[in-house]
Amino acid sequence: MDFELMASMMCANYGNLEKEVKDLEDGGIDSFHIDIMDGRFVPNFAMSLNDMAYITSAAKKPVDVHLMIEHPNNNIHIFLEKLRKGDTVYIHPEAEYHPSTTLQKIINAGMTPGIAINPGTSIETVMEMLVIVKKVLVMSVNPGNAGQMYLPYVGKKISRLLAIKDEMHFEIYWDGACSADKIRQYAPKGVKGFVLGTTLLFGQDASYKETLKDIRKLKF
Ligand code: S6P
Ligand code: MG
Repeated sequence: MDFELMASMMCANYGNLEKEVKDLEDGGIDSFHIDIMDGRFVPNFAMSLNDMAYITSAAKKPVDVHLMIEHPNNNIHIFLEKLRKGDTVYIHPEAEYHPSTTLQKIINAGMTPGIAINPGTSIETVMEMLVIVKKVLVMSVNPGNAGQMYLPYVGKKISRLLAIKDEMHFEIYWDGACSADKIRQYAPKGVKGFVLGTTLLFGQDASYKETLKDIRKLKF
């Protein structure tokens, strides 16, 4: 089955980021998920501009940048300048006055535009943006931290997005508390990719290569 696996880099070992990037690429990761936070839109500071720039320069695989910052339109050019064509940038519509203007900047810079949707945000409020974006990152935990519990009410929203994704031309990505069970359940339904953090990839006894191989071998 064809699905993508992304490494949530806020969970990586910052003592040796270069080795982390290399081991994940050797292990077969598809892209690097970069969680940028400002301590305002979410109550945490995870990664920042320089972390993103370093990983982008060290990685051969694409990066997908998850901006959890207020009003990204004010300074998104600083991020876009350090990315490569084809990398993905997700903004939160909840954090912006005119999210479609910000998405247009991402498109104009040659990056793939995406929106991230909080657990408490309904599809109705982002319907127009679903036409613009190529990717929708569904948050299955509240944004801000790794290692949280899956919020079961998000399942219904994913089912509704799955029903409209083909006619509106976007793909669905899962972010938060992603377990093997969730991949087994949602990959066959059409969820295109999964962000892997502490639940499945980091801090495990197995190497990244072994873990990623086991996930690819899941029986559906
Ligand atoms: C949360 C962030 C996520 C986490 C990821 C961690 O604000 O957007 O990308 O890093 O969910 O995974 P886990 O398995 O620890 O929940
Ligand atoms: Mg994220």
